[in-house]
Amino acid sequence: MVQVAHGMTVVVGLGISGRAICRHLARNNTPFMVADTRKAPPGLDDFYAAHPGITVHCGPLTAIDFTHVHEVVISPGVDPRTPGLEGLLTRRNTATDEPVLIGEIALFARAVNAPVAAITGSNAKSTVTTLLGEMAACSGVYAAVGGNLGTPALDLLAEHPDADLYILELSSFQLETTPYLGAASAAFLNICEDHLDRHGDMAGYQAAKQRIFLGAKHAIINADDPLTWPQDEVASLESFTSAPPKGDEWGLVNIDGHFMLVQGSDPWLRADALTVAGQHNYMNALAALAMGRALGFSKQSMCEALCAFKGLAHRSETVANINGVTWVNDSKGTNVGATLAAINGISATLTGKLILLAGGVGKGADFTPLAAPLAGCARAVLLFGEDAPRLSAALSASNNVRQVNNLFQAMEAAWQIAQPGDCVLLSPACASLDQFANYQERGDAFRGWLAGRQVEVNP
Ligand code: UMA
Ligand code: ADP
Repeated sequence: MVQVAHGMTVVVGLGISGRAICRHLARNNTPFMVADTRKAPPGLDDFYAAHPGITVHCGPLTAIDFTHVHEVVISPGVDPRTPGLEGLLTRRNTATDEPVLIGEIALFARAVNAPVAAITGSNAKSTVTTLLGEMAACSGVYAAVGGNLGTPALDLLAEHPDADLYILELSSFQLETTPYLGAASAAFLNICEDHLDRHGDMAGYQAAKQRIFLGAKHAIINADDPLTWPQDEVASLESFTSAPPKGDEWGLVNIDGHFMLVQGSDPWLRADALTVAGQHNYMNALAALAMGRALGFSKQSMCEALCAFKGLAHRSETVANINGVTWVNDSKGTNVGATLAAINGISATLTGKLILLAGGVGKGADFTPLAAPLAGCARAVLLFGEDAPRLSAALSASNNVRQVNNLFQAMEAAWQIAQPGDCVLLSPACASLDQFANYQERGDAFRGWLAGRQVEVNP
């Protein structure tokens, strides 16, 4: 048994977040040791070089006696219900009454001295976080942007100690271990089935995400998605909707055939002035505008940033137009909600049909919500990866479905059947980890296959 010394902090996980936690503790002279459930976590030698003398336990956490531990700071990819941690789940620090088991964002919330804007949701976190960062830059506000996206939150504090604002994308994994956040503005954008293999059910997943509102001064929610609404009172609450707004809501109105982004009766921007398309992106723009205004950004700067924003790679990104067929990379479409948004956005503009490439690790989600929208617009659905059989079972009654072995076979089949006016859409509704290192590698493989066909691929 490994005994944790009296008053020692234990960091669980040696990934990106775990290393940021270790750097933070080292900067603050907090005594700590590290545990990783893997026998040989990647980058162990680099870790020892950066933190000489720090103890690292590799292997099951059941081999650790946590009796005398001060705090356990767990990485987001590690389930707090991992064997060995059960005794810590309800334990509280007797001096501070804070939970003993916490995550990186709990340390961040304790240390930060500037306002925090926090963004969560099943989809659009990265897009809204990036957009808000660009709005801040246009408004002349020094904002540090990161969290689940890009630089880990604790590294932001070290790299940008003088930031006026910290803008954080936060996942349910990070929020689950955050006892208090105190955001100046917190947004819960949307929710659909995702990460059920970790959270057990939708109630568990939603409860984790709702923690974004703990201590929030201002909240942005999705009026169309009641599961995003806070369960406890928040000082100031605003909402956005895809419909014409009620009262002071942020919403969309159709004026002479053009969508306008509005707040209450105030027009802000014509939707066709945005570079990104699709109703889901208009919703993202509304959420970012609402947050930006609450944070004091100027209207003109926010609208400039919105118009200049070209969207992020791997999110409904048009990669090539070949013989009248458009090839779209939405590899970040890792759940049903994202794939539905892509199908709805693209099918509204198509002269031909959609060919959907999907599959991978479904994380326990129900795929049946895809069946009807696809039946209305799809020429074929080509499935690959671990959950191809489950997808096929959900879709084949109403769609032309074929299972293949991998993404390249799906692309080859799509190449053969596509007609001018069609769109071949990679939006897998699944994580990539059965066949790729991550969603970026999957999207790059899609782009690479097209480049290999010697067609002109958009930069
Ligand atoms: N692992 C173990 N044992 C350990 C530690 C980790 O098996 O003791 C495994 C995990 O199960 C996981 C992998 O190692 O499969 C990485 O886990 P981690 O917690 O060490 O991850 P980090 O490298 O620290 O990256 C995390 C986020 N990853 C996860 O939440 C899985 C990154 O988000 C985030 O950018 C980073 O912290 C910095 O904040 C990525 C992600 O996929 C992009 N997030 C999920 C999502 O967006 O859906 C939540
Ligand atoms: P996240 O960081 O939450 O995963 P991203 O901005 O990376 O969010 O987008 C993830 C996926 O969700 C992409 O496929 C993107 O096209 C899609 N998406 C973007 N905005 C929305 C939205 N408002 N509703 C549903 N899906 C969306």
